[in-house]
Amino acid sequence: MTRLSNGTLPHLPETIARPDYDRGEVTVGIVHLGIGAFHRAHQAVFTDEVLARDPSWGICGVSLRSADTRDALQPQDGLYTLKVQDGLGETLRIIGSVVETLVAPEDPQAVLVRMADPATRIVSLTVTEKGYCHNPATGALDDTHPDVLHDLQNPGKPRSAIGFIVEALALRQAAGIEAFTLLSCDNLPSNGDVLKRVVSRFADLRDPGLAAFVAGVACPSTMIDRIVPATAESDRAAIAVALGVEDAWPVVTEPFRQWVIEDDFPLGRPQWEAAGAVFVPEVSAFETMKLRLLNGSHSTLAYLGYLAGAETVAQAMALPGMQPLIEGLMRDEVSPTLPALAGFDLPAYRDALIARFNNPSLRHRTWQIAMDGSQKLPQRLLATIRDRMRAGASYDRLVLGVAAWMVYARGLDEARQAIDVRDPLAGRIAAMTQGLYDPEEIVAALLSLTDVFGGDLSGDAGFKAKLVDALSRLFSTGAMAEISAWREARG
Ligand code: CS2
Repeated sequence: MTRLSNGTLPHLPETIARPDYDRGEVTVGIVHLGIGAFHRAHQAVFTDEVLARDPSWGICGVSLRSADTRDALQPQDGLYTLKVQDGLGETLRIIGSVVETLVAPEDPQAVLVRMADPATRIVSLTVTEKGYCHNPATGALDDTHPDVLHDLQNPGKPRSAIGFIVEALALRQAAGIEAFTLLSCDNLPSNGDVLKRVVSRFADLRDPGLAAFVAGVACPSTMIDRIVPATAESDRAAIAVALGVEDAWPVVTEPFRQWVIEDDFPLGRPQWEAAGAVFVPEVSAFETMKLRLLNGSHSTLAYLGYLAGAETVAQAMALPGMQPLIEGLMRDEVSPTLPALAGFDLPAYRDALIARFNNPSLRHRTWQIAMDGSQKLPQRLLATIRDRMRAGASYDRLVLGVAAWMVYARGLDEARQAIDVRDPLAGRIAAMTQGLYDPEEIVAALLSLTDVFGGDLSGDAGFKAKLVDALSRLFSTGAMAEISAWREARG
């Protein structure tokens, strides 16, 4: 079948929206590290909508690991389909903002040349939590991380995003080119500050002569939001039928999208506000709200739902008791911990989240969200628990989410079948819990992970007792019974 490309674009059915600018005029202004589905359904779409105003903000998408995206997009001239769907219908649109794709392990030099080019004024990232090579509990660079050690020894051939950024900054400093703006788009609290911290520390370890230059780099924080499940084969097939040409790399998402950004771009930026992005002086209150309400609920849904046999988030939401559990978690346990946001309608935001989780047409797998729990738990559930403990308030639903993670991370489901656990700490967790069946011993073993729980929660007897209690119930009666216990709960 013919592929989607610049050549076939004019022949697509008229109902399918497409770039409203001349792609031939677009040049690279942004290098994006981590060109996965999320970036292509979020920042690349905002950029696509404003390229007609200034074509100098095209995106060079870099894969830090596999060649899949480049192999799929190159024959399509970087074009791909965005399918937006909810229970009411769907729309298709062709996105054209990605004009170059590079595979870092194949040619690190090409990536560095692009990053060091004066035309590159923004380097953005979606490399997931673990891509920051940091200690998730403290946010500091993990100096012992294998990628950090590798990149310090091989500066011209980095592996990690941090290694690429610092080497590119060194090249720019040497050539007398101003630093690009660094834009973290990952789900971390104050993501710009985290990025600045790890990049600065790495630069210090590498060459103290870089310190002043790196200190001057702008790292605005952002809150990004759109639910983007992994694309399924059935999506690809349906999209090919609708387009009349094959698209090997479409993305599927929901109608909702949100992007809140701190306006600190010394070398300029696209007019993303024209596509609905919101620029604010300080993003952290938005980020905390989103991480604790959306992502905290997501992780709870993922672990409990997976254990109860739900394959997708919508299926997990349909389990008897799950919706009241999640509503109560958001309303009674998370919301009281959130910083005030003047004029913001929190109950409406929570209702919208419930509707988004219930979106029947998104097949968002619980297994996908369950990935990398050790990197996600600190900002999604544990920070909230800390605040609740400080206030002397209850956190029964939050602790259930953490206990469900413990069952999941240990790697055995309720039928004693192995779970395919994807987590940088999976090996360590399996080793430390092997042969343990007593909830108290399992909790004690896992709480010793101070890079997840921090010294404070690791040693907190009250927290431990609650975890042991929740884990014992999950082991004895199972996740389904635990969830249905919240059926009648009202506050
Ligand atoms: C999800 C997020 O996979 C996950 O961990 O919680 O990717 C979530 O879908 C996005 O943050 C929504 O903006």
